[in-house]
Amino acid sequence: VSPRRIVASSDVEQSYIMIKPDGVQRGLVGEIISRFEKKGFLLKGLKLFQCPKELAQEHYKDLKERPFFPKLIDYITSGPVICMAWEGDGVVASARKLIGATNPLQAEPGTIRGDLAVQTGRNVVHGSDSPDNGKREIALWFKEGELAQWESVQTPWLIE
Ligand code: IDP
Ligand code: MG
Repeated sequence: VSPRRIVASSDVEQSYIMIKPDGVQRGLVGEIISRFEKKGFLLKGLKLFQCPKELAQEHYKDLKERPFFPKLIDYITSGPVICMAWEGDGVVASARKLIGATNPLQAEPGTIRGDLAVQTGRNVVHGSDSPDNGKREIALWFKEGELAQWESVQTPWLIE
């Protein structure tokens, strides 16, 4: 069974989480990954990647009429990003909570954006906004074979 088939046929929820170029440049990669690890979700894919313009445009296609769209594409393609696939029941909504509000000044302390960022245009991390978009975005950012099929030894201590 190929990794792609596992994702496509899986009922398990997955979220596409991406550390944006500012998070990489500011040395926040370990800190941000650590928050998802400690929460107890399962990391299924991870890579450092320089995003081509076309991929950034496709990823953010719902925002293409917005005035900030060209700047958003420049931002996301301005340096390498960390692409991640995280798995677990409720991971999409939970990751959005861990990440915090889009505007870091409105994000609660304790959230990634609330603790680590000050501007919407430099908000360090992306998280899928629905399970369907989680699937769509993981298929967009990862190639076949890039996702691992594994279970953590922690799973029985996280899920009863
Ligand atoms: P989200 O990342 O919290 O889901 P979205 O509304 O989906 O927020 O916007 C996607 C990304 O576009 C944001 O994370 C941010 O990087 C950028 N963005 C959204 N609104 C603005 C804005 O008003 N000015 C500049 N950048 C924005
Ligand atoms: Mg969004």
